[in-house]
Amino acid sequence: MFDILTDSFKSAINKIRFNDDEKALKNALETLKKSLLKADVHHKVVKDLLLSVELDTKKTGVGQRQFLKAIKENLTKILTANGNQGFVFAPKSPTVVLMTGLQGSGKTTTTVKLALYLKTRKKKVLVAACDLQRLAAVEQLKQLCSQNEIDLYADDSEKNPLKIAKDALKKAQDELYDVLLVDTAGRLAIDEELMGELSRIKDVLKPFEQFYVADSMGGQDAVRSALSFHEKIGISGVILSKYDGDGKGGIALGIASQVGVPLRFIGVGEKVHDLESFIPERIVNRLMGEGDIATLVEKTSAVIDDKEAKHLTRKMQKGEFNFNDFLAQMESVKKLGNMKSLIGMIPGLSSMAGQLKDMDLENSVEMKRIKAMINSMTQKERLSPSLLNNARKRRIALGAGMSQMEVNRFFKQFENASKLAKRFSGKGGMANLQSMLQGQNQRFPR
Ligand SMILES: Nc1nc2c(ncn2[C@@H]2O[C@H](COP(=O)(O)OP(=O)(O)O)[C@@H](O)[C@H]2O)c(=O)[nH]1
Ligand SMILES: [Mg+2]
Repeated sequence: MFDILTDSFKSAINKIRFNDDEKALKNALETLKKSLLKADVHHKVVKDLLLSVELDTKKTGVGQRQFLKAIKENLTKILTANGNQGFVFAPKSPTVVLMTGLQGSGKTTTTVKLALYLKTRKKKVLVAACDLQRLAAVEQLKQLCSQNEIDLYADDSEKNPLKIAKDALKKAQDELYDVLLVDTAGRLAIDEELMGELSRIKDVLKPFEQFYVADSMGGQDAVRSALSFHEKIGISGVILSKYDGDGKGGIALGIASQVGVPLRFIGVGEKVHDLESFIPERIVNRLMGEGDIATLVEKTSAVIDDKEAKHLTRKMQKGEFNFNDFLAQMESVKKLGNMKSLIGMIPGLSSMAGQLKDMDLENSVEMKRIKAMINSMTQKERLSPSLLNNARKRRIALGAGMSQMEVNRFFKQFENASKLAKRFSGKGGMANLQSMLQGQNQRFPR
């Protein structure tokens, strides 16, 4: 996403790299205009944006830095609509959120992502299955919820989504849930009957928020749909799904400026952990091709807490990283989901993200084997890897059902990993990581 824009920002900025007169500025603005329009940004938004950028740049004197600053500030302004940011809780529990959008926009997936996001933050969340339009819809939600241990209210014998909404609300109130997320059927705003149903569900639930899930790949059409949803039933927040796809990027700007409703979250992948808070400054930074440390920090800290992270860093520095830590780290990385998207957020590494293959740690055979080996060790061995002599390795191989050669290979990898960990945790760690990723002779232990 946003690649087109990022490239054109770069080329626009390059236009005033060597010339800092007004003609250069005009050139740069023209480049920017073309690509914004190509990226499906509404022409009126483009016009306003460019005018502000031009004025701001002139005020401070034409130059690359000034131009960049003006673009950033004005983009941020556009992306910041008035209203709640992130997830906001109602004064009185449960916080009821109605999830709406077109069919296939990502409502169901996003509902589960949001439920998990809240669950990770220790909230008691109930999901209600109110999409009775498609046969498979309830089944999809059931599977996703059970895989992620999320409470679901569904009723296979009930045909009326209104009744399900009511019953789910009652359950959420009776059982003191913090949040009730209501998945609904996808519909077009022109479908009066379905919009009527949605309105009635809204009347029954009196939701604290109505989220509209918009497909990032949808372009101006998606902006128009969001607008008519907003006019007909009112929406209080937008979640952009499929932000990882190759949509053209105009939609974030379009929704914020044309619909005037704040963007809350973005979906960045198919997996349930692929959800990020929408923070305008961050998106602008990413849009302009800069790394995004803040997102990385937020994402990793949801998985490994700060105290734990500090503790591990100290251990690594002292070379005391053991098999239990190793196992825990692998589990954490698994929880982080797509590695590539995270690497893209580290300044300096973002350009390399494309070269790194997606690492599917979740389903890797290797991961399962490593677990089997560590499980065959005694606690003492796990804590002191240096104890492992040949006799012990033989016993572990037998226990894990592997050859001794395989076990030896793993130990070699572990040794390398802890050496690397020691290097990265010290001064210049990032530079070391970078040189390793560029080098062909060293590889991350898989
Ligand atoms: N790549 C990607 N795919 C997504 C994302 N969100 C949803 N999807 C996919 O979009 C498709 C439709 O999603 P679904 O939740 O069933 O849409 P619904 O009809 O609105 O409930 C599914 O294949 C999802 O896996 C996302 O953020 N990134
Ligand atoms: Mg659905």
